[in-house]
Amino acid sequence: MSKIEDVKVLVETGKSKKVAAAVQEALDAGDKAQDILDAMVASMGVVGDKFSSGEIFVPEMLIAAKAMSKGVEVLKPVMAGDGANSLGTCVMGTVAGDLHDIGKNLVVMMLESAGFDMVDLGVDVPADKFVEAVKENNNVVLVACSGLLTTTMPALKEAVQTIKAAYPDMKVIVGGAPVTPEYATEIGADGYAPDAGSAAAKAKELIGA
Ligand code: B1M
Repeated sequence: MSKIEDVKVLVETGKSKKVAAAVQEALDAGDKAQDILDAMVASMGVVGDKFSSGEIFVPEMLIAAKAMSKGVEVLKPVMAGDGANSLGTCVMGTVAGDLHDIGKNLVVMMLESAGFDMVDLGVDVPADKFVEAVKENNNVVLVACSGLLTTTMPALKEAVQTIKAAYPDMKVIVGGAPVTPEYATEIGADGYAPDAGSAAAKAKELIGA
């Protein structure tokens, strides 16, 4: 089995104590960080499908998520840029009612490596917390909101509209599995990206960098 295959299986089966070493072995064997990351994201897709079909339950999803996070920790220094030229501050969080943070953490990592100073508000972030964070931090040029559940898409809308009501010129980017470009436009966001890599490109475009 290739090293990447090992990583996939370990994430799918939630072997969090072994994932970091397997990711390191894959890197040492010459696998690209992006390919390892893609494999882990695919594993979470498998985990989601198993959850949908009733094969596994919430605890197994949680354990797999923990395993993936351990793997991402190893990739972080490899994928992060030097952040030498600051593009300004970006406030990011997963919206109210939503506890999913792996995708959000990947977007934070990619925006940081693109040159943004990141303020990560975590998960389950009420709309007014985004506004407070814009007020409390210097040189905020972008707010990024993540939502993973169809049931929290209204919270995404509330977040965008609350931010825009307080700061009409603030650029807001949204994303997450159920979000579409059409929905992003409908709720008044300035940008949408389907994944962490394109979020970094879109974020730079939005602020004219
Ligand atoms: Co949940 N969960 N979960 N879950 N979970 C999903 C999302 C689900 C699709 C699983 C399924 O049914 N197949 C489903 C949602 C269905 C729907 O709404 N349509 C679901 C459900 C139903 C639930 C619960 C309601 C289950 C329950 O309790 N009965 C519950 C809700 C809890 C809550 O949030 N209030 C729940 C709980 C959990 C855990 C806590 C157990 C755990 C999360 C742990 C954690 O995040 N720390 C969990 C997990 C792990 C998943 C799956 C399996 C994996 C999510 C993940 O990390 N994916 C997921 C199934 C799946 O995704 N296929 C599922 C990998 C990650 C890299 O991808 O987050 O999509 P993703 O991020 C991508 C893009 O979306 C994008 O970039 C990222 C990477 O490139 N992106 C952005 C994300 N944010 C962005 C922002 C941007 C731009 C791009 O700009 C700002």
